[in-house]
Amino acid sequence: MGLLVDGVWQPEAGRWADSRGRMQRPESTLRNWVTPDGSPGPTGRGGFKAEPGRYHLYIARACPWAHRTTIFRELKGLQEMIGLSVTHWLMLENGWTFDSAPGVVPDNVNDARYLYEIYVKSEPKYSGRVSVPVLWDKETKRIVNNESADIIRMFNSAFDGVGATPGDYYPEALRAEIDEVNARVYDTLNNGVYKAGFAGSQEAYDEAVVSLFETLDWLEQTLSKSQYLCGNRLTEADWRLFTTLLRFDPVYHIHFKCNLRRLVDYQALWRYARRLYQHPVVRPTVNFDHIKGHYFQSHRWINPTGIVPKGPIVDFEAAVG
Ligand SMILES: N[C@@H](CCC(=O)N[C@@H](CS)C(=O)NCC(=O)O)C(=O)O
Repeated sequence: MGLLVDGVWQPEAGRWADSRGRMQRPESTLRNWVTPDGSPGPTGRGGFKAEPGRYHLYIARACPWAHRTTIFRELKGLQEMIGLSVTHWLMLENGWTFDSAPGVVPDNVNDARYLYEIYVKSEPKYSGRVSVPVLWDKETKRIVNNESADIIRMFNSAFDGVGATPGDYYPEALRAEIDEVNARVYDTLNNGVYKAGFAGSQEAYDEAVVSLFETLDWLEQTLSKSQYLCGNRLTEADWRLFTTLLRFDPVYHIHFKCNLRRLVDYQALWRYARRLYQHPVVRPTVNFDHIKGHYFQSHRWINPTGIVPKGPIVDFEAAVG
């Protein structure tokens, strides 16, 4: 995995682990917000007013973090207002690319071949990882934000005054509860699968897998009592969990060795994951070829042959009941 140093691409910059083999995920650094009137958001600078046609979203269908942003783009009916480019699933020495392949949507805004070109165009001396998602401002020709947690919050409400589909997935009354669920799900599950899969020591792997399955057990309990994570209302917390659950049996169970149990072994969680998958906006955002191709072919230190397994057969279309 490469990264940028002072605006120059370094193809092999190693992986992110501390001295005990624990994966350390770097914080996203570009954190401005689109707001209804262009005033600054919770972090960063102002100047990014919600306007149809002004912003463009770069994603990879493989990536669970980017996936959240595409679900929100659909939920809020922003497809016409915010353009979309989709990278190739392979992330090798050039990082994310727009090389042509089924499901890739080229960059018709910056005409980039590599995603890192977009970072350098925005921040000529950028140092750091070149990750998806990226929200681009066509007016100032800068990246607004590269953190999915922020981007879904903007999509949730910033465009409501200019024609977004109504719907609030971060309602005031549930914010504390949503934040609390998100914190545990992020640390032990969304990021936990990566901590297990990218562990550089037995100890780091064991630690990650134990916490991960404790969280799945806790979620199973919660979801056997209520329809969604925060009662009977579908919120941001559910969508943030969903993109990890979707990848669990096809990828994380095998490739990242998260294999104490499968998603389909949890009755309530599996039903819940199917219910979210069958939500009318979700199917067009899912591409299992990109998902499986990315993990099994890009992480050559984990899967040196790059062979993508055929299975398992996981029927997300099965009736919810
Ligand atoms: N915290 C970020 C994480 C994004 C992220 O790690 N994306 C991965 C793909 S799943 C990526 O682009 N990685 C490339 C790299 O770090 O070099 C977010 O949620 O937006």
